[in-house]
Amino acid sequence: MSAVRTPAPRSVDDLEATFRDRFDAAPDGVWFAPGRVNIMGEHTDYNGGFVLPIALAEGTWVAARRRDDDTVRLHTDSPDVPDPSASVHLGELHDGESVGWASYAAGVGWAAAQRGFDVPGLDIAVTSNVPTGAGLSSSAALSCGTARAWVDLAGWSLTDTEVADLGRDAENHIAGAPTGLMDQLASVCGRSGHAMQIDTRSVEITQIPFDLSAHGLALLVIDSRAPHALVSGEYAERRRSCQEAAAALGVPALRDATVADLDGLPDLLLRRARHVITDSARVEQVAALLTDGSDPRMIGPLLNQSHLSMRDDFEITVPVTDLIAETAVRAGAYGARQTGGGFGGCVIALVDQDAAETVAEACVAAATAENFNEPASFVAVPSDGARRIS
Ligand code: GAF
Repeated sequence: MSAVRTPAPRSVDDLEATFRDRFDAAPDGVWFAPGRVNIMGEHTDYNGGFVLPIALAEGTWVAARRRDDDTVRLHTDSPDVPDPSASVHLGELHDGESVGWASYAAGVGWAAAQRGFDVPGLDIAVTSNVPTGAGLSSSAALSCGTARAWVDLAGWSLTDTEVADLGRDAENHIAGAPTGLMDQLASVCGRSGHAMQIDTRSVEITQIPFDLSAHGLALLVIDSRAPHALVSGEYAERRRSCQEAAAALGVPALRDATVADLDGLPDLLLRRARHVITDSARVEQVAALLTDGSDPRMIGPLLNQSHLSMRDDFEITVPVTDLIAETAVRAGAYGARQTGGGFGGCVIALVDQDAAETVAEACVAAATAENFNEPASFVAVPSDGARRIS
């Protein structure tokens, strides 16, 4: 069996049938929001820096129906969720009080209410082909798919950035994950065949053509199947260290500092800040290579540098993602790095299309030889952002 397997899309018919089964009525519509992989710029988004994600073809499907009260009833077919059905009254949601997985969806209603909108209840059934906890933004796919549905059904007029912001607020305030805005922007604003260079300070998005197949290349996503969790303390700790480093340097955010400014910082803060500053600079370097007609293979060394920076300076890689990144390069990848929040999850590797299978197989062999979970690989295809599909 091939070591590279595209996750099967979910059936809209099946989702609608599930919805009718659960809620005794047809949904008003079905929406889809993608997960993402980030090509470069990790933990730079909450420091005002640059990021370079693509939206994936994989994501979350949300069937929804407007209600005439303030109740949100939810159902998921995810096997990873202990309690797949939930019911929440919007008026009972409070900042800092999670309601489990439902927070990512119902929290969007809370966020809309904070902005003064009159928020109707919803019945929601969801299904997804983004693995949870793999660093591919399954949570942003859920919050942004729900946000798109809510905005359409309630008739609010919001920009894409404002829709993404609803998703982020759900994650930050109700789910308790102190994320930046990258994942939600990628999920809402993705464009087929493009990577997004996002200046997270101005929230300016530059869509950059990203057609690796035209160069005989592929972006292989290798899921270590070592789960990560953004609500665990490590992500928040990194965020605090960055704030501390910025405060020690007397700048509003690390975006405003250069590596030359870091001398004299305590070692830990120096390394954390150095990662953020250099990874943000690498986004600009990759974006330049992609726009000036260079061979995209030249991105490879920058991917490797980013992985080392995350391993040694930011300390967010884990032994299995280090092993996968090294193995991918040894097996022929031009470069490889862990992607996403870290502490597990996925590695991306830039490979010749006809080497994808060899690289994926080498990663399976290396990981299983060390008694890690068997990695699962697929090829990332830059795709469109959140939208209504029926
Ligand atoms: C997670 C967060 F949700 C993002 O905001 C970003 O900080 C990322 O980790 C690291 O780059 O995906």
